[in-house]
Amino acid sequence: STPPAAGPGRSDVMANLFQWNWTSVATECTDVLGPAGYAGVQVSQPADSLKRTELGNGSDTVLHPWWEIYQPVSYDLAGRMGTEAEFRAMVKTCRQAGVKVYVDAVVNHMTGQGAISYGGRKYSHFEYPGLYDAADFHQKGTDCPSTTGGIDDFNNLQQVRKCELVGLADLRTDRPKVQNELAGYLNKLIGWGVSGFRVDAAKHVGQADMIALQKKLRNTVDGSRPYVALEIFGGGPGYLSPQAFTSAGSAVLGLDGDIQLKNAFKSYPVDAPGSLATLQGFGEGSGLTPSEKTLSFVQNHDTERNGDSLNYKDGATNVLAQQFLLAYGYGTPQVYSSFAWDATDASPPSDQDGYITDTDCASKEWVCVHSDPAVTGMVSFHNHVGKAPVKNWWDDGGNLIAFSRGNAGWVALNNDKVDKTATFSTGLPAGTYCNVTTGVAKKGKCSGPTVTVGANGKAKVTVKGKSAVAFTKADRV
Ligand code: LAG
Ligand code: CA
Repeated sequence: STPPAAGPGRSDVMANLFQWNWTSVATECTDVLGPAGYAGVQVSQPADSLKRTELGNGSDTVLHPWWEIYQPVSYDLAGRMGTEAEFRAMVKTCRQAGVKVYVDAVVNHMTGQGAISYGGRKYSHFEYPGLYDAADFHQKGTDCPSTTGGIDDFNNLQQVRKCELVGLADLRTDRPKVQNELAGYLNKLIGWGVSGFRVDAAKHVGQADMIALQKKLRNTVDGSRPYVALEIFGGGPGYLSPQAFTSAGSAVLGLDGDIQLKNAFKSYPVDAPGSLATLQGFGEGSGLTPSEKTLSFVQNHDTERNGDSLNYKDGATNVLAQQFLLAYGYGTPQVYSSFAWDATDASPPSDQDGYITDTDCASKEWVCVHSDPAVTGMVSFHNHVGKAPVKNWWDDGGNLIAFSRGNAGWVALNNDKVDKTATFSTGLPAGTYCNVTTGVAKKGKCSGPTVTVGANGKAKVTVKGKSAVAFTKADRV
């Protein structure tokens, strides 16, 4: 099939619509993601998974926690988010809207609990009929050196690769049969138009098996190699570090970057304001993986719960951080939107059988950061400035910063609660510009406030508390 034409200025911004069902993703591609200039969407683990039938012990109060999907049972497209037909229709619709689809792929393990899947398959630990049996899994004693069979030491190379991650049956990913099953699954998705993957628990697969698996992948329908972003939590020594995996995939997830962003925007353990001035040189200069090798984000489904990152409960501070990431241009930026939660195990909004119901951005049950006009304005900014370097950096030593992207665009971000006024060098030619965080420039008119840049490239700007002002050359009115 012919690849869809890229939208105007579309580059690399991705939305991560965690646990949105397929029909909701499709609608969002057409109505929001395509028109806003998103180039891609990451969708959740789509393969058939554990369906719990009873509560565990003690503190376990949620029958269908979000994490059921991380326990695959087969590679049927029969999970909580919808059917194979709905998935395929979603990929088609998104591609028609100019939005490529990236899939969260679990290749390290199979389910560790339960007996029946959403797709209706019956199984037991190490026996997944028609797919895998005990010979396909690492075993305690012979392969895994820990006494429990689990990963007790996350700094031990053998344990990390060959023991069970939280009790999940650990695939022998070096076995040709296992690699062929995995490649068959991923190639099926690529054949339907999927453009790449976020590989879950890639640290626990290891570099060699990740590379071998990718060699078995076909080209995408656009004729390119699939984009493969590896999930490698930071903190591991040497060979277990994200840096040690940058050549084992297209990119690694920006899991250290989201910690730095949290610390800049909101200091911990106290809820202090941090300081944005610390972000000068954020990226490779602050110890992170190279920009072109990083899928960067303010949070994902793990870090929004484990305290590593900001999350939607941070409100305006969270939105401001998304704006910074899009403005600054480190990594392939991804904007995360999912459901609201109280308990960390909470289920996404679902019917009584656990199938996730349609997303409603207007309800309190969902949090749609990606469609906030303050964010979509910065998607447009990001697409227009391209790879232009950060220039004209300015900060007040605290929580007001500003910079340009070459002479293509300029932004100021204020993480203070009170409004701040200063005179900035924008790097842009004299003129009147539409602030894209509060308005849109159309036919020479701005739907919101404008900023005037003088003949010397300077502009006196008031940046409201917890907000940003931004414009590009294309936003001149
Ligand atoms: C990941 N990346 O490496 C995912 O991003 C992360 O969300 C996954 O954990 C993990 N690796 C496995 O894919 C999530 C939850 C865990 C949950 C697991 C499997 O954070 O809490 O474990 O998914 O569903 C659950 C229970 C455990 C139990 C395990 C196996 O919480 O107590 O041992 O299931 O039955
Ligand atoms: Ca493993």
